[in-house]
Amino acid sequence: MAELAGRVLKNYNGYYYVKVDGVEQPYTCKVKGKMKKNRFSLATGDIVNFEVSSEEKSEGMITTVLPRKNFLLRPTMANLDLFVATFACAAPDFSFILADKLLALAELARIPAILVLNKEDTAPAGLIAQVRSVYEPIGYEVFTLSAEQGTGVEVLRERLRGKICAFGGPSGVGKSSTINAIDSTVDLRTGAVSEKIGRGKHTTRFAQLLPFDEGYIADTPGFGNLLLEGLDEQQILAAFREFASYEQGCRFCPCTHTHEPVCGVKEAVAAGDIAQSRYESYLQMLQEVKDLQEKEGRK
Ligand SMILES: Nc1nc2c(ncn2[C@@H]2O[C@H](COP(=O)(O)OP(=O)(O)OP(=O)(O)O)[C@@H](O)[C@H]2O)c(=O)[nH]1
Ligand SMILES: [Mg+2]
Ligand SMILES: [Zn+2]
Repeated sequence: MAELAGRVLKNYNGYYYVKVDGVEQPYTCKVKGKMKKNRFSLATGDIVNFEVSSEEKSEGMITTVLPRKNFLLRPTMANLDLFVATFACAAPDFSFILADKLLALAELARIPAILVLNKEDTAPAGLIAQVRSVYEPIGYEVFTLSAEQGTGVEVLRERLRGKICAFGGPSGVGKSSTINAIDSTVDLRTGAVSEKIGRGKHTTRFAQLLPFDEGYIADTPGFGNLLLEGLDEQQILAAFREFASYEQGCRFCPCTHTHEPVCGVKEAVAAGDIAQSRYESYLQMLQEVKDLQEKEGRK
């Protein structure tokens, strides 16, 4: 039986769709019983070995998952070159805390991330400049566009070329719309945002990688809120990349940059060198992690 290697494009209806380089049609695969006996984890983006059970019907049985370059839990993806944290300028409104949470998860997974602001046609005055002023100085590229009107699409398309990238962000911000605008050969389903509450309706239901110019773009389901389950305070601190260079000013080591006197990070916030919104996100995330741990402890 021929054994091939390929990349998992999606997990849908109990089948893994596995793409082999140079073969147009993805193989629909199940997981071999032997692999099921041992606990296994299989995500969109994984590279797998599989036995071809029918060449005619493009079917196979997955035998092994190869070691991952990286792994992101939310959205669940393996082996990414770039994470595209996507938000809207309005409807739903931009949220600094959600942006910081999403960027933190990519940072902890060691996946380079960029920030995309869609719906620039509806941006409130000053918002784009404000977002840029928070994220660009700490090394996050910010791209703005309108998937609907076609502005900014070309620049983003160039940035994604040849990479394996995944779009992630709240429901309704226009992830699927943006991918449709970037690649005219795809036609992903998009859905209106609820007028009453300004939230998306979870139109995209599963993550899938779409071949794009030697690389792949992944569309993923939007989220409502992002829970920080399984993270500890140390990780939250490590996720704020700009804090490290001010820690030499902290009297205590380690310093949580909360209640401690003489703290380089707090001084940098007061001086405007660390964005107030980032520090507030840090405090909120720290509290969330503590609350979650307490809940766990009580169980
Ligand atoms: N004004 C405006 N509306 C847009 C733009 N891009 C997308 N939309 C609208 O935003 C809504 C949501 O778009 P989707 O692409 O379905 O959003 P999504 O992020 O994929 O949402 P989920 O799949 O639920 O996570 C749709 O009604 C789009 O028409 C834009 O640039 N400007
Ligand atoms: Mg979608
Ligand atoms: Zn400190």
